[in-house]
Amino acid sequence: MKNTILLNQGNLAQLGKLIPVPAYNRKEQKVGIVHIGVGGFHRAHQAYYTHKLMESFSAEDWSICGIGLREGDRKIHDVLKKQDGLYTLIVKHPDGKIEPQIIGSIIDFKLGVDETEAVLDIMADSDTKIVSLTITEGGYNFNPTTGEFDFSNPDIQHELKNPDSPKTVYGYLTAALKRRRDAGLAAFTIMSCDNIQHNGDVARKMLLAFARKQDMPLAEWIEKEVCFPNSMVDRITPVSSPSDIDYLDNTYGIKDGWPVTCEPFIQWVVEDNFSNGRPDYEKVGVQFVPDVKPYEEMKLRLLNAGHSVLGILGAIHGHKTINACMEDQTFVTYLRAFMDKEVSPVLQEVKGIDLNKYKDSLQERFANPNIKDSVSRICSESSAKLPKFLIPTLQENLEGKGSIKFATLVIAAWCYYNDMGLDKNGQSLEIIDAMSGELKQAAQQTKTDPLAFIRQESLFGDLAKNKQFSELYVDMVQKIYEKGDIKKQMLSML
Ligand code: CS2
Repeated sequence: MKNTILLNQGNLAQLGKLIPVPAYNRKEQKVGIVHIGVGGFHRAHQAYYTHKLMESFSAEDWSICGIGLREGDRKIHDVLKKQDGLYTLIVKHPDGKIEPQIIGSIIDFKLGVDETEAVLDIMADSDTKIVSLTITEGGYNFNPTTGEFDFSNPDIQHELKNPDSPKTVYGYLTAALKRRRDAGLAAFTIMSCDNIQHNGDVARKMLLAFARKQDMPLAEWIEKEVCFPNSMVDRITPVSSPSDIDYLDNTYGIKDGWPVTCEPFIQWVVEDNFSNGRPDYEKVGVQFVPDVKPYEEMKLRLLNAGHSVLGILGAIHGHKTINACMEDQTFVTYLRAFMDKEVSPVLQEVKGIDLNKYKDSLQERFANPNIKDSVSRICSESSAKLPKFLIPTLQENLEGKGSIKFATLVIAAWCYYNDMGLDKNGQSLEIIDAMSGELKQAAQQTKTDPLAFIRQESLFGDLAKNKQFSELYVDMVQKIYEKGDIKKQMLSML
């Protein structure tokens, strides 16, 4: 019978004969970072950087306690608890090389729905210096139309009345910060690692809006004491699949309940703005800068928007993965034309970065055949992504009389995608979007009212009123509905 080894602390020495394991003594590490939202991305990015720093023996005080606030976090909680916080990160190179290693920087995990007090205790502990977040755009609880905090959320209403029984990240942050203030402890930094523009500023604005309603003096203390660095985060991390579990088992005999796979590329640019100290992340390649804006704009508008271009057009064409799109020359040429003709002209210069090389490297990263990033992951929550990643580019080009056709086709295709929910071969598409109901309803009116989809102001602002855009959009959307061949349409534009 094949010998299998369960991934846990007790088996590390044995596992170390198979793949790299933490070289540091995990038992000596103190929790310095409490992280809310332990998804694949956190495990491939911040937890990896923290692990690297520990490997260099310069981070004893910075290990991570993972926190899940939602019932949906129970699975990752249970897996990581069973594995003493350990997991395998499988880096997949474009040439086929696969590098698995065991990451040890998460040393504890707590689930808010089961142990509210324990979560607050660790957040309020004097050793905790940073609370970091990957809670996705939706977790910030703002109204997409106004950009203001959404007080109508029933969980928020509950927390305002019951500060001792928090439910959302805001209830937890204010309750923990109150404990710290009352105990005379320094505030922690709130470090957003979400893929949103000015992530720190957004976290600050939302938390202060909430805190001002809950407890004005506390809000004033937070305003004075808590730093919210903005950051740009980057590493393509596809959804883990059962084949990753099987790979570890079949190749090494390692049983890991939830490994993470990712590309070799990694980047983190952070504003050096911390309330209470920070790890020496620069030792492991993190860039600290005074202003992250040009970096995040470049990344969100080229990488993330580029992903959406491939994902949405690819989905209705019938491509299943981003690398499949990149094996299709029409998609490669289209992507590059979008980046060169529509994005580059409206980007500000980024010090030290050659934009052409950056775009070349994006093409290589997207083409990595081993990552198999599904178009359904990329298209998921497009209603939160496109208004931030793609539409500003379109608007700026309309103002500056630049090209808009490549972005416009994506919006026309997105309408069709939501309406039909099918690819060219009649296979149904997996649509994951908090607004999927509204999107479908608006898209379904297209045949009788061609502007219905783009009249959704929370997504498109007043774009529908712009003649240049709306005429082009209507022409494109009609062709998609008539011919149903997106690739031909893309080709005709190149
Ligand atoms: C993707 C991102 O889902 C998406 O929109 O573009 O998750 C992307 O993979 C990461 O931002 C890469 O850093």
